[in-house]
Amino acid sequence: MQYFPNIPKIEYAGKNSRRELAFKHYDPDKVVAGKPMKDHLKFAMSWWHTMTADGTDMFGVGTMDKKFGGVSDMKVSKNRVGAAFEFMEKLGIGYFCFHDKDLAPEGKDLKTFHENLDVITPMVKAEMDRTGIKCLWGTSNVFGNPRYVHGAGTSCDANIFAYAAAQIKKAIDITIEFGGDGYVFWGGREGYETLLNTDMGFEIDNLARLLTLARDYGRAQGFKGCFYIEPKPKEPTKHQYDFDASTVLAFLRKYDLMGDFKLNIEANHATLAQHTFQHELAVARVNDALGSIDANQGDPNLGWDTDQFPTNLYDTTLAMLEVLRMGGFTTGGLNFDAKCRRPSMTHEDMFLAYIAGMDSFAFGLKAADALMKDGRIDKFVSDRYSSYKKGIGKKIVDGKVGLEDLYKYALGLGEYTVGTSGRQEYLEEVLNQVMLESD
Ligand code: XUL
Ligand code: CO
Repeated sequence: MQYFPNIPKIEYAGKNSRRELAFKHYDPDKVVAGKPMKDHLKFAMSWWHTMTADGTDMFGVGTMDKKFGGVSDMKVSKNRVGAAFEFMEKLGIGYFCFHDKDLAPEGKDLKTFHENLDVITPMVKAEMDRTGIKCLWGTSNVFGNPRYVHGAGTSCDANIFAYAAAQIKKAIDITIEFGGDGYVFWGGREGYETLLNTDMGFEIDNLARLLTLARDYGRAQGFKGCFYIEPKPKEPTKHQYDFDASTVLAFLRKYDLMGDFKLNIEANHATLAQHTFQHELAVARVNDALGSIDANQGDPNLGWDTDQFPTNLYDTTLAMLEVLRMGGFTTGGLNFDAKCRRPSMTHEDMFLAYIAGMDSFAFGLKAADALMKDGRIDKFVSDRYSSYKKGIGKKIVDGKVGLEDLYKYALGLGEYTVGTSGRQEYLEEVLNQVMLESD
């Protein structure tokens, strides 16, 4: 049974090609910066946006067919397995990411939900074995069901904490069964609307308790992958506890979780926090905590999480620069946490959207490699701090001077005000030049 009979296998056709269903930049086996593009980029399909989200928004019902011929809930879930693997095979995508709830219907209670999952997961596993497609990460949806109205780990109701723990246990079990490389915590409703009804300190302690329990359980079951937290500043709650990379790093350090957790940085979450995507990636990287990426983009004119396919080439270039600077992904990869716009409602649009996203990151990889080879930006940055390589600067770095020594030294400097230029405009021109020449 074919779910996308009119879509061929998507091939690389070269940058000047006008073929719609073809890659212009993503040439999977082409070696860039020492390894094939597909090994650098490690693209993943998001099960939720691709297989389940049908364009429903708060003003209207779905516009897209995500039932794939199924009528009952279970049949829909089964057909989605076939559709997902055909989709990934045709695009040459090597990984997928899932929430428990994406795979099977929740049914009337947790027991039914987990029975439904036990029917679907062997089907997914069989397709993984047939195709060689892997699981980048799993997660549980502990935010959608009305029981999570006050949060999951941060709920005021201990029974809800237990429900969340049970769902997470099962999702970890499935991730292990799939041989997944990662397990994500995105704090869906882990935040608050008003401090008038919230004990913030207690809620954050509880969140840490839940994550610690999950970590301990996963490790005891032999999970060797990485746990991730995915920062987001707001939406659905007014104030999310995992606001941004810096906030999450402080949390991980406070609760001694840095050994097992890294960050899953999402572009649109970065911009919601008024940061650039590159800023969030760099904060994670310089703290040795850049784990994986949710690849998408927001709309600068809209203040919410639009989860669009990433097509901004500056962003993909600077993101891949951070990935190359950290020496590439280990357990992580590029998960397209992105969905087609509601009017892009055909199955062909799904392929075109992934082609656009994959090509944009493939271009970004080539451009980032070219920037590193060009070397002007790296050299400028290195030279900018050259005063710390000798004399008083070296003494500061080596911890050889106290505040009084610096006091005496500074008095001896006399009048010293203007330093060297930051040359931002020149560097932006270099960036443009290298990007335009990189392919
Ligand atoms: C929500 C979001 C999620 C996580 C997984 O904004 O990004 O899809 O990636 O729960
Ligand atoms: Co995400």
